[in-house]
Order: sequence, then C-alpha cells, then structure tokens
Amino acid sequence: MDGLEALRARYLGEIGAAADEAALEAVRLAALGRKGEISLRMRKLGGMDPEARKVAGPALNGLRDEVEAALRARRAALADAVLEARLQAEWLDVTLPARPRPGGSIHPVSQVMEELTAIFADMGFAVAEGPQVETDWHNFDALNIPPEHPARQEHDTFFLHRLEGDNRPPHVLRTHTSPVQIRAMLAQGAPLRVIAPGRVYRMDMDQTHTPMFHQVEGLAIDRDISMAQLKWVLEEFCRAFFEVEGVELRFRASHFPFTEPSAEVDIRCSWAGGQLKIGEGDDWLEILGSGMVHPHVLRSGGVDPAQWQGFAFGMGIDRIAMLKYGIPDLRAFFESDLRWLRHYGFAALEVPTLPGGLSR
Ligand code: 2U9
Repeated sequence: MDGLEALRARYLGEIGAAADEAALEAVRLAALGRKGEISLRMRKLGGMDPEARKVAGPALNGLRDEVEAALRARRAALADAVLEARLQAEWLDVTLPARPRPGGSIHPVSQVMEELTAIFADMGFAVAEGPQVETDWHNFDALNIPPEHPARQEHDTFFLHRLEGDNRPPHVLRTHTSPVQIRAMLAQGAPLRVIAPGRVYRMDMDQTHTPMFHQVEGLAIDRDISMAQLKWVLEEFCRAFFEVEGVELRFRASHFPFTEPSAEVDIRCSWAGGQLKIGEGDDWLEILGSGMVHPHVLRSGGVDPAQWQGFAFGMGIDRIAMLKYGIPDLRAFFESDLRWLRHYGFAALEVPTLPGGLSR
C-alpha cells in the first residue's frame, strides 16, 4: 500500500509534538477514529485482491499498533509532566517554623478556674453557678448573717439602688459565692457535692484588694460527713493544684457565721531567697477558710441537720493564682495590659486535665 511510510512519519511526529491531552486526542481521532485515516484504509482491505491484501494487511496492522503504542507512551509522558508541574507548584518546606501563636492567651484566673474544676471534678464535685446580683437573704440571712451581724459591715457590700415603691427584696452584688450553694441546696437537696467558682464584689481597693475578685467555694453534704473528710479533700486539692507531693496543711481554729466549728488553713512553705516554695521550709501561708456547715445554714437550704452534715470551704482564686504562678501584683489582673497578659497568659486550646497535666 502506498504512502504508509509517510503516514507513519506524520502521525508519530504529530504524537510527539502533542502538547496536551486534547491535542493528543485530536491526533488519535485523525488516525484511528471511526473516520480516521488508518481506519479508512483498513476498511478498504476487504475490496482488495487477495495478493495485495496479504501485503497491505500486516503493514496496516503494524502501523496501527505502532501508532497506538506511541499514543500510550505520549499520554503517560504528558500525565507525568502534569504531576511534575503540580509537585513543583505545591512544594512545601516542612522544615520551616510553624505559624506564630495566635495573639490571644488564657488569663491566669481562667486557667486556675479550669485547673481547680478538673481537680474537684475528679473528687466528685459538680460546678454550680448563680446570679451575681443576689437578694440580701441569699447573700446574708441564709448564711446565718442576720441584719445586725457585724459581718454585714465587714463585707463592704455594694447595694443596688431601689426606686421608691419598688417592693422587691433588697439586692446586693454578691460578696461571696456562698449564695450559689444555698441555691444548689434548695434546688437539689442532699446529698450534694458542688464547687462554686465565680466573681464576687466588695467595696475595697488597695494593694491587696480589688472591688471585684474571684472565689471558689466548696460544699459537701452527706450522712456522717466530718472534718476528717474535709481535711483529706483539701490536702488532695493542694497536692494536685500546687503539683507537690509533700504538702502539709495546718488547721487553726477560727470563726465564720456559716460554719461551726471553723478553721483557717495554712500551707507549709519557704520564702528562702525571696522565692515561695510550697511544701518545704518553716513558714506557713494562709490559703483558705473552712468548717462544718452551721445547722442554721443547712436549714436555710431546706436540708435537715438531724439527718445530714456538711463541710464547706472557700478560697480566693486570684490569690492562689498569684502564689502558684509567682504573680506579684493583684491589681494587674484586671488592668487588661496586653504585655502583662502575654507574659502571664496561657496557651489557648491546652485545657488542664489531671491525666494530661494541669499547667504546662
Ligand atoms: C454554704 C455553707 C458554708 C464557705 C466558706 C470560708 C470558710 C472562707 C474566705 C476565703 C478567702 C473568703 O476569698 S476569701 O476572702 N472564705 O474562709 N468560706 S467556709 O462556707 C459555706 C458556703 C456556703 C451554704
């Protein structure tokens, strides 16, 4: 058959020159498509005389096979080139440093709240919350602080202004989180195990006081609850929170209207070299107050003191944050100074847990 050599040279040339998949497909259709040049010639084989067909048939089959092989090879080469171009374009230097930390950080008060929530949750305490604007009954009377009690003055209370004719009970900004536990007792009854972390307000401002600060209080009510269990819970808490095995606590008799007996609790520490170390040395640092819940207070919460006993404790969150993280000035906590926040803040997304670590 004439011109096969020229056909071969042309198609192999066009295949080699096809720049992309579409160009290659156009060449395939021109040669091997239904109306392609090679296909048409193959169709004509049937009309040839047998002698001529014997020569032309194998030659055309050979040409078709060769063109098909060239198409396959070129298609593979084009696909390789596309992949190579992508690899070049999407190249990534995995040795580059990671992106900078996001600007925000967790405030030490939030961090410490998460830490103590994790510790007390492990001992079976749920978190209770309540309003920051309270009735004076929930804030004082229910806690065995009657109107004439000197503690009402000591609390430096913020009273909410009342318009004439307003018959609602007097409201205050809560001076402690204790009313949260009164509400928890009334709502849930006994037995009960809750902590109440949150903001409290007292009209006081100097180097160690701010008009708003944070407290956490705890309350456990059950049958046969005693000071021994209070002591164990507080020791466990201090060991976990300050991350020292050998914590030692000292209970000093004290007085609060809402607990009887009451104890202030000191932790053994050392100030050697001006640096605080918990769990060693010969100094004692007051960290919390505690006691057995007063029967009047149980009754205010609708709990029968003949059936149930309870222990309670309270501490300042800002204060224990300062002790744990070596923060010298309380007032800086609430100034929103970005340099301070960057220095004392904690990485976001690293939630404190007992197994995962409280503070890193
Ligand atoms: C209920 C019954 C009892 C909570 C308690 C203290 C002792 C205490 C202070 C520590 C430092 C407040 O932040 S602080 O100034 N708190 O000493 N708090 S017992 O007793 C309760 C609470 C609620 C129903």
